[in-house]
Amino acid sequence: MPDNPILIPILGDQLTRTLSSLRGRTKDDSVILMMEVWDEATYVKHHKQKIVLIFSAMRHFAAELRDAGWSVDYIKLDDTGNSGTFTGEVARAIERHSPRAIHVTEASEWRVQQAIEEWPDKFECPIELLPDDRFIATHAEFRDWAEGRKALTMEHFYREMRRKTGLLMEDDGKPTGGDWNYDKENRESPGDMPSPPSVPKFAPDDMTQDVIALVEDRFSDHFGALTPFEWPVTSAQAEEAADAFFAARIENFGPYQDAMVHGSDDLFHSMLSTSINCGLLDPLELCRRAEKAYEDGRAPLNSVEGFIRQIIGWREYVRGFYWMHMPGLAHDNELAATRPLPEFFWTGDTDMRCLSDCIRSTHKNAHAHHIQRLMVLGNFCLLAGINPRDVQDWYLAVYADAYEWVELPNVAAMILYADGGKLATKPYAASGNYINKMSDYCKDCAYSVSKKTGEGACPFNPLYWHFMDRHRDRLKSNHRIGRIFATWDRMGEEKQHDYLDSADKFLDSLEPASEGWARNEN
Ligand code: FAD
Ligand code: DLZ
Ligand code: SF4
Repeated sequence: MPDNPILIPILGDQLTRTLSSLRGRTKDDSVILMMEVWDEATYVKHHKQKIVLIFSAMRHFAAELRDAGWSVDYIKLDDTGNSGTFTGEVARAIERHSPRAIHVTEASEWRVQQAIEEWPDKFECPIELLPDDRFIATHAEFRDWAEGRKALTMEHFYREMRRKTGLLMEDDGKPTGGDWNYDKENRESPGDMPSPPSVPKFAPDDMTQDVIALVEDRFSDHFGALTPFEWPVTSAQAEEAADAFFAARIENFGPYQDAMVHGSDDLFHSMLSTSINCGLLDPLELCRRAEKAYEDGRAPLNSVEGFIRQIIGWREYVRGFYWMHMPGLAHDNELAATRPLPEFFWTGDTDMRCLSDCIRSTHKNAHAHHIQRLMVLGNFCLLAGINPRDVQDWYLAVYADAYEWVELPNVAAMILYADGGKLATKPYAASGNYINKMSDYCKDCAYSVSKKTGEGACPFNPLYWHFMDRHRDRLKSNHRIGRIFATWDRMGEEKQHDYLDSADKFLDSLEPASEGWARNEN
């Protein structure tokens, strides 16, 4: 290892060879520090596959860096003396290496960034904090865009990102095809859906097997199936997964984006979020590949624009929104929701087939696709008034792609309206009808989606009206939802009573989750 090097801590979601802290550094004057730490692995009880994914991807990345000639100081979870925290490990590394400076790329999450910002007071060593330029919009660009706006509409931000990147833009500054957004062509139900090609699976190598054994030993009380573990853990594998998406699935990505099919959490989705978020894939590069698929006539514009919008629109937007609204966002609870998360979120043990299916795929794969997360699981939490902290902890724990910067805006603001409508202009509330239209769940459900109230009625139906009724004062002036109350008023008292009574009975029957599933109690 070099004397008095530059110490470069690389976090578990910074596994990118062109990371800002690595650029411009030479291999003979730097030491890279990577740390498996107990605090990060347990501040929520992450799904077992999420821990395997991150530790295995970290170990493979360290091996690649070493092969390329870098000095890597890699701390394994069970190494003697491991302090269990990033700050503790940086302190120990300073003792070992006497670095002349520390260069670190900013953390993606507020909690970790707070810890890093304390380093200059804790350590004698000069610290250089570098921006994470794997994102397209800088923090300042997002703030400038947001400043003075009444509503932070994603669509407007997305257009800025299209202009900035030039993706799907013509020379005259107009969007390719004439429209910015082709979502109206992207709402096919699964009825006529072609059979989706399979997603590549990656058998664990020896390095991953070691991590699987570690997780089995140390995290046996965490949620989720440990095996089969098949996620990409290297950039080469992630590229192979991306190749498969651009070869066979992007064509139908758009039309079937909102469709839900029992037993499937992939369909025509890319399944690339786990790789993008930990740094194995470059999001902008993926968008350029999507654009090329359109230019080459291999995918239609509605699919390609839809995919690009998810990445340079939603993904960038939620990141900007997160940094703008932290730390308050984590505690917002505009709808004063207090009900604990039901136990069945951990077991999948419910007669509601849509929920049990989404929870089971979450348990099996540490993944569910966007509409399952939004319109089944999220819609349920919104309508049932589950308290935002429980819901946040659940989503953060169970998905292999979950980091707070992307999970929290989606949960607190998009599904729960806990931010009071800064992100979404209205709550995404829906009755069983929506799920029935977009899925094949209802036909084999113990409940009847067409039954509105009483024994055997789909619980989403009364819950929908219970939600509207209890939040009427807040929602009646919302131009996108206010009209619904005219329908409610026309129903008459008896019908309204049936709805409210059915919902109350259902809510009373929910068994709260046992303590200690999501947040670590230690
Ligand atoms: P695709 O459908 O193929 O989409 C392509 C890419 O677009 C994704 O890989 C992702 O990078 C990006 N993307 C799509 N939608 C969003 C979005 N709403 N916000 C940010 N990026 C988006 N995504 C995460 O990466 N981590 C999370 O913790 C996460 N939590 C979510 C929680 C809720 C309540 C909801 C409604 C959505 C959440 N999402 C999250 C967004 C989305 O569900 C996942 O990105 C997607 O399911 C990942 O699968 P995929 O790669 O096949 O996505
Ligand atoms: C999610 C996670 C887990 C489970 N474990 C680690 C770890 O031991 N070491 C590490 O560097 N990163 C881990 N991560 C990801 C971090 O939580 C994530 O990189 C930072 O919080 C980003 O701010
Ligand atoms: Fe879900 Fe209701 Fe359909 Fe059953 S009937 S699958 S609970 S939407």
